[in-house]
Amino acid sequence: MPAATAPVTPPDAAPATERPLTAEEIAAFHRDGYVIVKQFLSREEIEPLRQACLADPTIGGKLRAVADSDGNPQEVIGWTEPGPTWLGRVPFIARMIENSAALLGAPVYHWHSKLSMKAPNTKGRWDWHQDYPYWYNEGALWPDMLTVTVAVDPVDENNGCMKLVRRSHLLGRVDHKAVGESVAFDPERLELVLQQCETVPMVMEPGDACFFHGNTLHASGPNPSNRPRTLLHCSYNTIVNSPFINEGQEHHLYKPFETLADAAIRDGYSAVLDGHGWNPPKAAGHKNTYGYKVITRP
Ligand SMILES: O=C(O)CCC(=O)C(=O)O
Repeated sequence: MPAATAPVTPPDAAPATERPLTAEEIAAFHRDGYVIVKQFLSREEIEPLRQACLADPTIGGKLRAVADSDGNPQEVIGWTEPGPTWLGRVPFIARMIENSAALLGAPVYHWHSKLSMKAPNTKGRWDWHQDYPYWYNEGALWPDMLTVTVAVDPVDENNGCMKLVRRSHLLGRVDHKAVGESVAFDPERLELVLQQCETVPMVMEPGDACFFHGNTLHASGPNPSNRPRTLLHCSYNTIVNSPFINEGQEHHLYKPFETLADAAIRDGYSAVLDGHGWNPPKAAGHKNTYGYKVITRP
């Protein structure tokens, strides 16, 4: 168990990150709609989360599933608030906050985070989508939003890694429609975009990260392998873009927060998963705010 001495800094002295993105990495994000940063978190830093997910792959039975377009369960669990756990800290470290601000060109705050888990031999997929169309419906006026996806397990094309479409952020927000059992990128336009743009598999080792824009088109396939596939997704919004819709969006509104030193995920946290504050899940059979059907794993 880590020591109880948290390297948490006071709000009037926001710490500088140990790993600022380079000018080349920032340029790649703007050009391609994403940038992959090897070992953004070190193997040692991500290992506690990897071990915790291996030891408790249903997250204490709290993991929920949403239906993909074929009705297969795709498992996920989310949170928003800071807390003393590893997961409650990681979205608030300077490495995440400062680099997201550098990419979006303005101060940012945490929108939400998720663990997206594909157990071995499971069929669940994430259909092709952009994130911003859902966030637009939640009252974010500008598309100045991004996600930092960190590989928890080794992820590749055999265990359902994400796929990104290079330069698709330049399309702007495209309508999302009912597709089978789910809601996804307009299928007619999808065909054309996939013909015209390059699809890039997001192959990553534990600790590697991909920063991608809210309008970058992405998806992921099933996991037919005998290995788990867990990704940590931390999403950010610019503070000036806090949603104009208040009702039902309380968890997405900007609230002042403390930026933590990068070392806050190395020591001083209470636990990795135990006692972590998750967002309350929707009951099975209901649709979540994105129009995804919440289902139970058979
Ligand atoms: O974890 C994945 O494969 C993708 C998740 C995703 O696209 C999302 O949560 O919006």
